[in-house]
Amino acid sequence: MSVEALKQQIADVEAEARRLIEGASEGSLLEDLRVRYLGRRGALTQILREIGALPPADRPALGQLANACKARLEARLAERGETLRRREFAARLQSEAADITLPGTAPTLGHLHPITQTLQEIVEIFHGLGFIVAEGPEVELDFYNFEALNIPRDHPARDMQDTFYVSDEVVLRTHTSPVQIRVMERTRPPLRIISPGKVYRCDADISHAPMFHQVEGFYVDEGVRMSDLKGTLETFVHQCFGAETGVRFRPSFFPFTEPSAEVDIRCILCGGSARLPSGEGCRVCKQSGWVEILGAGMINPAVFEAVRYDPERYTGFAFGMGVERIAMLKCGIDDIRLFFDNDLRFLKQF
Ligand code: 2NM
Repeated sequence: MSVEALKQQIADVEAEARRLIEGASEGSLLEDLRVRYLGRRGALTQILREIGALPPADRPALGQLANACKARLEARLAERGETLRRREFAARLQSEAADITLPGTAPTLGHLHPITQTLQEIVEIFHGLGFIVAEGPEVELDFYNFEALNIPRDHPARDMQDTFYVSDEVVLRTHTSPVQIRVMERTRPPLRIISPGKVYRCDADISHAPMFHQVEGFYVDEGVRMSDLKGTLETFVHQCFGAETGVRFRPSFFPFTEPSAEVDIRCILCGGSARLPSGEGCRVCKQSGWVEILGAGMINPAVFEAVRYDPERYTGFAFGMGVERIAMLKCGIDDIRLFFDNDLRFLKQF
């Protein structure tokens, strides 16, 4: 081929390559073009090979021309590639951008179960009165759950209908008093102890669950009297239900206390009037104006004998309450099972 023809071919190839490079819309197309023009079998490489076949005198000028063209095309390819990369990056930034003006999703905060809240509140009140928390096993020996509490073998509280027996000598505790026996057994008075926890009874209806929570407490020292019991529990009621809440002590019976009492408060729902604003009778207090909230009494000397305290020297009071019952009154609900269904529509209200 003639020198002039080759010159023209170089110019044509360069013009065509430039046009295609500027028109390429993707990085991968640029690579195709690089192969097509500058690759081992590319158009320009072909031309360089033909230059090698020219008379030696013509080679340097044309060689320079072709190499300069190659350099320009390489520069164009690199430049175009950079432009496309920047354009693609800008498009990605645009499409993946987060709209920070959109309102966020607020994290939903949980809260303690109403039973846990009530239990903690009860414990806090007694803590403020000088009581220390003690805990113990839920699977308990018959001795601690019954025998030491002066509940003999033939006592109705031991009935199969009430107690979950694990074996002859082992039960699921039916109250938290066994914790208190264990504390007394290893500690000398004076003692003020509160024992919260789960207890188990074979019973289930709208006011009984097979597992529920209790807080029991006791105070033992020289000279503890019934008036100490009354003052302590009155203070508890006023802190738990409000300073204006009416309280009454009614005689009762428990094997582990003598004398024993049950404590009632003025009905939270009807305010003691036994009637609701609608005129219907109050169902919470069964139209009596009072609701029972706990049992209590002076610790029976037989209990002191069991823990080897001298009943001539020491006296004490003790009390026990069901947390669910207190929570039902505070929350104004009439079915204990609501606490255990774990329906968030219920639980969220507290
Ligand atoms: C109650 C009622 C009356 C009670 C007795 C004792 C102990 F262990 F000290 F003897 N703890 N709790 C007691 C007394 C519990 O629950 C209704």
